[in-house]
Amino acid sequence: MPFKRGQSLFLLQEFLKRSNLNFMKKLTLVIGNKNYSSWSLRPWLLLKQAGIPFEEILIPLYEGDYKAKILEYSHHGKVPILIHGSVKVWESIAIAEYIAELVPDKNLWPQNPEDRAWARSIACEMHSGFTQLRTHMPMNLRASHPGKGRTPEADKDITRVVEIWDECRRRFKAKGPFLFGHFTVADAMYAPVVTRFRTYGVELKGPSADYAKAILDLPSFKEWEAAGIKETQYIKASEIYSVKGKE
Ligand SMILES: N[C@@H](CCC(=O)N[C@@H](CS)C(=O)NCC(=O)O)C(=O)O
Repeated sequence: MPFKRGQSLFLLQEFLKRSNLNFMKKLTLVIGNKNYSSWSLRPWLLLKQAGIPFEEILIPLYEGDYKAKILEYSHHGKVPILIHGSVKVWESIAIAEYIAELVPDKNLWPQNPEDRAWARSIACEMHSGFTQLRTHMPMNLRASHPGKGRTPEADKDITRVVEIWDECRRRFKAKGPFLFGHFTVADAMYAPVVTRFRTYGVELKGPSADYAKAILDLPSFKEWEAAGIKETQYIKASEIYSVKGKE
């Protein structure tokens, strides 16, 4: 049956929206220090894992006129910020949603609606929660502080994270090494926690240990880590267990 004019136009628009022509617009991700900025790591890793080319602008945080530099890109005043043509997206979870919509064929959310709902729930749980873990165990790729930060409240967060990872791995083990088998937004959201567990010596066993290793072994993660370790900036607020110069 031939398409009517309006219908064809709609189909063409849908095709353009979904097709690689989207990539003709430049994608830029504004991030903070790779050693410390856990929120920046999340969308950076997702873009890399999705194979989407992007330009990176790194603003060293908490020094000089860093705030003014961030404000040039977004009035929100925090990194990460994704810029795609005239579109600006801030808040890591919103950026992840945007990236997932850019490349629907990559299934950055699980395809099955039930699994997708679960993946979104745990990704949001990370985005809005685990405050004690984040407060007492700031991301710091260069550092090693085994045993530090283990307040009773941080331990509750750790127990919940491990419960999530174990449950995911139990259900999706056959499909691959990540939370839902293949790499999804949920993995990007939890990747900084994997590094925190290493920095603060949180012992993992069985499925959650395997999962942490899968994240740390990712070439894209290693690329971020190598750059982070080389950085020389020192952010006092993230160095709560260090004595500067004595590490
Ligand atoms: N809820 C935000 C958190 C963003 C955030 O706190 N970013 C930190 C760096 S990890 C930042 O920009 N800090 C600089 C500042 O607050 O001035 C997100 O998910 O993107």
